Amino acid sequence: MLNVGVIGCGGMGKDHIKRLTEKIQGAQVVAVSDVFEEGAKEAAKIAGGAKVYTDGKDLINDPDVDAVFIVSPGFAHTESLLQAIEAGKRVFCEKPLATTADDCKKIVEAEVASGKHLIQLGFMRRYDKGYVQVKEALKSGEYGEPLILHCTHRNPEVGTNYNTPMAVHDTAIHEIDTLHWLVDDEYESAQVIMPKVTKYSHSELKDPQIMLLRTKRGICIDVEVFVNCKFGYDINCEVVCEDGAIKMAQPSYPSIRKDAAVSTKIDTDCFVRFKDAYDTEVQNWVECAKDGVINGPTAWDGYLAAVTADALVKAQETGQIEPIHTDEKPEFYK
Ligand code: INS
Repeated sequence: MLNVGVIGCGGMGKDHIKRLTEKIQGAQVVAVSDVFEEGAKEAAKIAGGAKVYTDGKDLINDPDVDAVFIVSPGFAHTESLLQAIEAGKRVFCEKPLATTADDCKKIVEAEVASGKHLIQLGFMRRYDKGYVQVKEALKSGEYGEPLILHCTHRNPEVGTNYNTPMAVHDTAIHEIDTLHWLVDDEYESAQVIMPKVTKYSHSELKDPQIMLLRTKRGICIDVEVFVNCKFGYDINCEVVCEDGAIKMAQPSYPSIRKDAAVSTKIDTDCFVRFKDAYDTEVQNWVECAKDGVINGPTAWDGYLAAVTADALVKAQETGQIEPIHTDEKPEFYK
């Protein structure tokens, strides 16, 4: 049994505690921590009784905690990650790894120096059945080399504090991680095109946006990010290859005939659309703990995502093609 300590007991933290307690095999939540003690106490109840801390460091250093689950706000990740590396404990960290590329680099360096693979990052889309099927089709070699990716990332709506850079940091960040993994390549440059703004947006948010990425092998990717599309949570991905085009399957819902129309449901939020992916990523992390390996997204992937996101945000401002410069991938992550 893997004894897990969860740092961060907000909505997402509670959701993961519920998952670890009710669904995941081979793990239990033995401690929780939150700067707001009340929130931590509530979360401890979901776990059926767990130790309550208000300082993440105390939870990390608790000898009863085998592994740490970080679901605190992004700005607090660096400190907890560095403490967990120092304590030599395995970590599952929700995205982002850290809020700046410099902090991501510090975390990568600390993990490399520790000599142990400890950190898995919560980019759950890599565990989504639809993306996995596309990856397997690409790997089979039957369709030749991928050339172009057409993607959409649509949300029905977002909160009023959501602004233009968040279209990268909060939303496209998923495509940034998933797509280079899908085609097994790295990004070279980024550009953002701003279409006419929807009447449902406001002065601080340009919506929709078309984000363009080019990989080192020359694959061109377009991602439509449209966070006030109104009609649903609509994630699409099509890979155009030399010998065929592969379109990701949608979650299966019945097709219904009514009022002289045929319709199929579209999900309305990411927690429903990627529910199975969340379960699978956490189960996989628990299982890999036995062998001391990480086979999901790593701290290095978190660093790559941060650097790519910075280039896209710069491209939003300049309207130019911005180069993406990353360090050489350390041997440790190969
Ligand atoms: C959320 C989440 C969703 C994404 C939203 C974002 O935080 O990451 O998956 O679709 O745009 O605001």
